[in-house]
Amino acid sequence: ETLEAQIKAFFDSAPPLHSSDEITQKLNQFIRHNSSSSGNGEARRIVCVTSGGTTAPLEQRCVRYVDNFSSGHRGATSTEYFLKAGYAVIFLHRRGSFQPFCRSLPDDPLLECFEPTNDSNIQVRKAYSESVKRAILDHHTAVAGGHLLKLPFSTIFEYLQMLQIIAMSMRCIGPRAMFYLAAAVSDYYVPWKDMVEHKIQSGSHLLDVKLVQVPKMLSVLRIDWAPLAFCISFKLETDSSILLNKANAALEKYKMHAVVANELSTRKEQVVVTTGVEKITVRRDNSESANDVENPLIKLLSERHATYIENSSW
Ligand code: PAZ
Repeated sequence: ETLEAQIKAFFDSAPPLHSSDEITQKLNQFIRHNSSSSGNGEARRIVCVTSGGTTAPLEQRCVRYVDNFSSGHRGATSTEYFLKAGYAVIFLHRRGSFQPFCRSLPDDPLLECFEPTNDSNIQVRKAYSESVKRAILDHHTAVAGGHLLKLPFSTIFEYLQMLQIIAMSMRCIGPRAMFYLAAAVSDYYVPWKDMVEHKIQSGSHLLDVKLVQVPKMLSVLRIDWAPLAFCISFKLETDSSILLNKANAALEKYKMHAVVANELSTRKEQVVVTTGVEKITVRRDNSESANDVENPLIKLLSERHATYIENSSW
């Protein structure tokens, strides 16, 4: 079976997105807003940051699913640094995963950061007042300026359909578009038409479900959906001895402009960016505890993207 046939089978079998018209409309408005040089200076570069793991449901009325590990920390943090670098960000994220500007808050921010006052009002606890203020102000600036669009997904079906809509909408900005694909995407799924409708009953020793390979959508994104965009994908491994080879293989196979290689246990400390000719190790600056590896990483990618735009004849 050809890749084209696999892709057609995937999209044909996928349950249609509930709100694809609304998503398209939001995207078009967002892209238009960030492409006009009137009012807010120059047209911005626009990056689509994908974040979190996709689920592969085992039942149509889904109770159980196969998941991919990703907390969404990389995507949320990168979004903050992209905004700081002057990008507009489409944040395509797993529902419930880490959100930009909330990383420094406790797990239950509403319950832990606030306290009742004597006159039964609510105030921010002193220990959190700076971080709450920063989070709200930075988030407000991004949203009020129209520079941050958040789109949630849960399943691999939603994710790939949304990624396609985003890529198609971004075609009109040519090389000013970037894809930063940090989401952990399922390699296997149960085609919708082969999936049972109701909750699978227990009782048998063996759970017999057939998972088929998700078609490799990266090359389609790169070649067909968004041929002029600057494309960065991620490679995660737990075995560091195969990591760089895998990253280089992905770079070639999918014709990415760069692949960011990371190992699970050290992913917040260092990553390696491969571009084919170069292999650049990017480390978190330990001198400040509040620093993130995404700080130097986004700086590097933003510079490379600027050069890419300059050199393009678009
Ligand atoms: O989301 P997180 O911060 O917990 O982890 C980030 C990551 C390891 C999922 C990401 O950096 C990555 O490598 N994404 C691609 C995963 C993959 O190879 O499918």
